[in-house]
Amino acid sequence: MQNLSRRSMLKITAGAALAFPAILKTTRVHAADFTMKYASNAPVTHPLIVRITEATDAIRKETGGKVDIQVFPNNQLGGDTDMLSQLRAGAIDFFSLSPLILSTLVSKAAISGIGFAFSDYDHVWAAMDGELGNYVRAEISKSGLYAMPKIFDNGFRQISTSNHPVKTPDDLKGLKIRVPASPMWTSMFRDFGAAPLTINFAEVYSSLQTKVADAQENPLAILDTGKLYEVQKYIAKTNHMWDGFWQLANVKSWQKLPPDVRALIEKHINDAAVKQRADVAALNASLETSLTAKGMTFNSVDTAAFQSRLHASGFYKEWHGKFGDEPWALLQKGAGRTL
Ligand code: X2X
Repeated sequence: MQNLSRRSMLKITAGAALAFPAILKTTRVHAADFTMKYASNAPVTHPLIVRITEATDAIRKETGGKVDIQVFPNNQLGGDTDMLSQLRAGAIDFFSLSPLILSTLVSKAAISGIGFAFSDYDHVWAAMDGELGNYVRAEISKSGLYAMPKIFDNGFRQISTSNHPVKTPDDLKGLKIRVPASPMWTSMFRDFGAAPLTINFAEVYSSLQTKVADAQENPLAILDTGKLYEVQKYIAKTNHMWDGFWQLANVKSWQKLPPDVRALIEKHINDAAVKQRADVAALNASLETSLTAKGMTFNSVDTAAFQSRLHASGFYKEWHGKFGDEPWALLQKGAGRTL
């Protein structure tokens, strides 16, 4: 199939070149040896897509066009749950995904998303580039997926609402809040007394617009690039969990690449991770001002009051039991806060 289309492309190009010799200079005569798909839920302007696009451009250039990874941002290929199935089937070769959503397949992957675990980014990166990240990547590899060494940043998550500000844990009572598809998210917001609704990011804007949900929670960079400020009014700076994006590959797609190509891709994606982390940190620090200018109202919260609700509900005990002692100890070692 690939050879056939390559042959016919050569024929067409040759024919066109006879009629329009100038085309030869601008048309790529050879098809790529490896044409692959990278998919993501992230909006086009999000640093994840900006940096991955740079990386895939560099990979194309350095391989003389032989490795052509096409980027499909913004849920173009479906919602996260669907894209994860496509990744497993090999219809998508590369996919960026939150560890918590990945936990629907790799149960231990959610451990990095335990509420109020990481105190700051220094702890996040030391743990995720170190023992905790290595543990999760080993778990991921058992499920037919390969995770690149460096996880990308999504950010510390904040709660936004359209109906009333969230100043104390009691303000979450009965709140119709959208959460991504992951048991840990649902568990956490149920324990806060909210009424969580599982909705893929692809439908978040419309569900807030039509008031299926009154609230959602995301890092500011997603709220901004996904234009959620158009359908939300208040932001509570809860920093209730850190979230990232594993860069996943279908193992068969990955293994059919020659080792030098794999090394090149990994190098560019890791370089992109370092830049993307800095981009997101800068955005999350500066966005309060620009989102306020767009009409959002921010408030701070007493983080300890929110965390103590999770202690009281048994959230930590329940998830410690689900994950087991070994990963829990790794999380506790890396977190920066006592769980
Ligand atoms: O779905 C979300 O809220 C998002 C964009 O943050 C994730 O990918 C988990």
